[in-house]
Amino acid sequence: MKIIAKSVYIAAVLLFLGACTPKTSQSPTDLTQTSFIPQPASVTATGDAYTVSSSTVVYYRAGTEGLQQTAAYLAEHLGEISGLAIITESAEKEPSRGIYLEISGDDPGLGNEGYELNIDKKLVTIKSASAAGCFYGCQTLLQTLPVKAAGDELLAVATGTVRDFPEYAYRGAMLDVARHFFSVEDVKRMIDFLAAYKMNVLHLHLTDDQGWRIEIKSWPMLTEIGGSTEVGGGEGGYYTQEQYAEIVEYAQEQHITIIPEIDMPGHTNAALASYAELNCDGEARELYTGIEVGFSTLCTGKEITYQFVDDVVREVAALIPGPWFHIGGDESHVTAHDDYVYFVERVQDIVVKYGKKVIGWDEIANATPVEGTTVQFWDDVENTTMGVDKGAMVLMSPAARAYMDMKYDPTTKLGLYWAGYIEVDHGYDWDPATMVEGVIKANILGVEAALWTETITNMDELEYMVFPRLPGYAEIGWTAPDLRDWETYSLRLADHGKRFEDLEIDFYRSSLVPWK
Ligand code: IFG
Repeated sequence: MKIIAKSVYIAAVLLFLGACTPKTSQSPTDLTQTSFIPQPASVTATGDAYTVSSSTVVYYRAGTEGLQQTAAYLAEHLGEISGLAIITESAEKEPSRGIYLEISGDDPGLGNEGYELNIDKKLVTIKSASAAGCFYGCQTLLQTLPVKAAGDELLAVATGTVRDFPEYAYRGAMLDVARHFFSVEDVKRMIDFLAAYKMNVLHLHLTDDQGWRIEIKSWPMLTEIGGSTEVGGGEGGYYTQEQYAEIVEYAQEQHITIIPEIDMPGHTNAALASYAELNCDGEARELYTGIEVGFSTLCTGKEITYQFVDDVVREVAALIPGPWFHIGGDESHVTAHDDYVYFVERVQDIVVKYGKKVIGWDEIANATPVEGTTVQFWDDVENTTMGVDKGAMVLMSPAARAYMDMKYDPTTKLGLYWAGYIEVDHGYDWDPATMVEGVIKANILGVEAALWTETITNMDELEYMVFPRLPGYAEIGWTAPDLRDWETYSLRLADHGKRFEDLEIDFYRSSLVPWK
């Protein structure tokens, strides 16, 4: 073969080999450079790379409850990123290669929700005392990868070890589906957002003046009438008990507890419009589509009110495996103080009778809380410290920091501003353990960011108010305060902007974040 032909032949072969060997992006080799949110307790790098390929198998220790589901979740997400078909298999012991999930209680330093993620060249292991902890290890592993890999790029993960555990047991968000109704699909998308950032509670504000959103079979008019509209006069809507159970199951698969809130005795116009007998004067109220608060109350002196509450709590409690039932209790401005206290003390006994623990807005501290009660601090420090003095736990939701319906700044078209403006740094730069004089970490169950929806009508608007603030609340709930500061967090958050784009999240591009 002539020299020229031979060199052309060799060039052609090299070109062919180059074309079919997937190009690898610059393999990441320093795990500590990953922009994790929440920031893990400790990350060490060993300078090499593990590659996810079509031969990667996600193994899970045989015979462990719930781990197969977590393995399937990881395999599905790795498949979505890579376009590869990643399979799961049970394993009697740690394999020599692949990804391996194991529940083992032999690392007490991690607590129940902590995990250790170990990434070597051939083997990735995620170990925890619980399936939830393994799930959180999967979220950390997924954050070492893009949401979507470009083309035929190999998925290379930097090697090293992450040892991690949460600061608070309750890391939640609240979605008000009463002012504006959000579909089952919308709620599921919100659940996906929470899971990606290791949050583990979604509190659904199901009832208010403008809407009753959960089917109660023994009081059908609550949804037929009370669920028929919303703020602004739209068509409203409601969840059948079957749909609600579907939401609960979907959340549970991602280790998220759904907490139902039936707000009472105030914020009850939708119920008062549905049943005349619930009103003290026996007159049904008109449906309400405005955004005023504090003008409604159940009739705390009538026995039928407590039959109503008993039926509602019984039916809703039967739909939730989680331990908490939220009784609301906020802004009962037209309920006399003693009547309010009497009402709360009867209602909390009903909740306990149906096997649940009480959560309520901080006003419920004016009653004598039953064992296991949690007071949700939103605006009144005195109520909250009174709750602590009476033996209650505290859920931190300071409106001035954690109300996601607050405008970012005066130019934000959506949202309210009665609690002040909450730019991304202001929503991040606070410590629940030093937020309220007289409330220390030992009193705090956890943190919850709330999205009230008087001005939020759909998923795009929800996403604009929730992102980019939500990851910050997740980090406040998960990461120790001495590992958190706005400067370094803002750089990590900037890296998540690409993730928000790939997830088609319509987020607010705060000028305080150096987006890439
Ligand atoms: N406060 C009311 C909410 C809602 C909110 C809007 C609580 C506990 C103002 N109660 O926050 O119903 O209207 O920011």
